[in-house]
Amino acid sequence: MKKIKYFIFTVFLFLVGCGNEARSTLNPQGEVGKLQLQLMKISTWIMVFVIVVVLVLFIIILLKFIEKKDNKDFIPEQVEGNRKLEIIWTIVPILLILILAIPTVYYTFKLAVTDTEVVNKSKYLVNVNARLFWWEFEYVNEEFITSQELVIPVGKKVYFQLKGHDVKHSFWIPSLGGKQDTNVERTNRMYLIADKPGVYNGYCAEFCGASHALMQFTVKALPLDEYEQWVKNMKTKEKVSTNLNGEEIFNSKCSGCHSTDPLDPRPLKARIAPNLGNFADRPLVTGILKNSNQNIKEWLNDPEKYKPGNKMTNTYGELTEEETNKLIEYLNSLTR
Ligand code: HEC
Ligand SMILES: [Cu+2]
Repeated sequence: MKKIKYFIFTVFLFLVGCGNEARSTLNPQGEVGKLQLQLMKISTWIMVFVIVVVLVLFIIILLKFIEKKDNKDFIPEQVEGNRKLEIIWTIVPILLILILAIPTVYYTFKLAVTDTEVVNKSKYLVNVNARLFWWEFEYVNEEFITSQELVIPVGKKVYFQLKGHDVKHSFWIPSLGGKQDTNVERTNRMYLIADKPGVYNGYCAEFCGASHALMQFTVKALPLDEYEQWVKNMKTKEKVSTNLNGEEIFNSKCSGCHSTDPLDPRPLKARIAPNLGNFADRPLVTGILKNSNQNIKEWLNDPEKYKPGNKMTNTYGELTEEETNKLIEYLNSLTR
């Protein structure tokens, strides 16, 4: 009895995590996620139906035909085949599969983005570039870049062109919809809509290496006017660094990989590290740590500790305490 209590308690603990608006497929915040939840519900109810029917039959048969003292030597009539039963248990599963297949195929085609013309003409178009273990978002029409943070307008269809640049990853924002692979050899397309302003969590959903589970990003859905202001700031606002010393250290040790210009003119291949153009505005460092001086310091001192196998470890030599502090100050000035 005690064991059962523990079991129920544990299951309950796991379920407490379900339904979080920021990261749950069970509490979708946009059209795509809502349609996908419908499909999950249909398949779950069909499975529950099958489980219940099978369990009930199992229990009835168990109770009725179990060996007892008075029927120990009884041998039941031996029948071979029963046409009626066989027809029933052939047709019922076919019906169930049809009930599941029709909406699945319908939604699969409805949600698929096959017309590249529509994508190319769309106002909100983001190229998603996935790398071990971080994300780059290229705003195609606006020609600027963010990393680790995706900002989208509320209520608009935002199209994505997805690509991986080392191994396969998968782009997933549970509460908005997905997931879709980011392949190396071809571009996948999809769209998402956020119904209301909010901050959502994004994940890599394809095992890609040691820090796969840490390959996370933030999604910020803004009301249209705020989004437009943000776009304008990203494109035009000049970076005013008051920390020339820090900038110098950055330029000698870090800028070979990192750009601090959202309009980074380098080609994709050369952009081997997150763009830090609006680093100070982002809620997280490297997608997982709260953006605070302490965490930036920890990250710079030992990236390996936070993301094993990441591509920054051991690439910039030791930093002195003073250099680190100057760099933190400089990074904090990168706001739009
Ligand atoms: C060899 C290229 C390289 C060099 C040199 C390099 N970095 Fe990085 N940096 C990366 C990569 C790659 C990541 C992404 C790590 C991940 O998330 O897997 C990163 C992540 C970061 C992040 C987190 C970015 C974000 O968007 O949250 C910061 C901050 C950062 N680096 C600062 C620095 C500073 C400061 C220096 C110089 C002292 C530096 N980096 C040197 C490649 C580099
Ligand atoms: Cu990945």
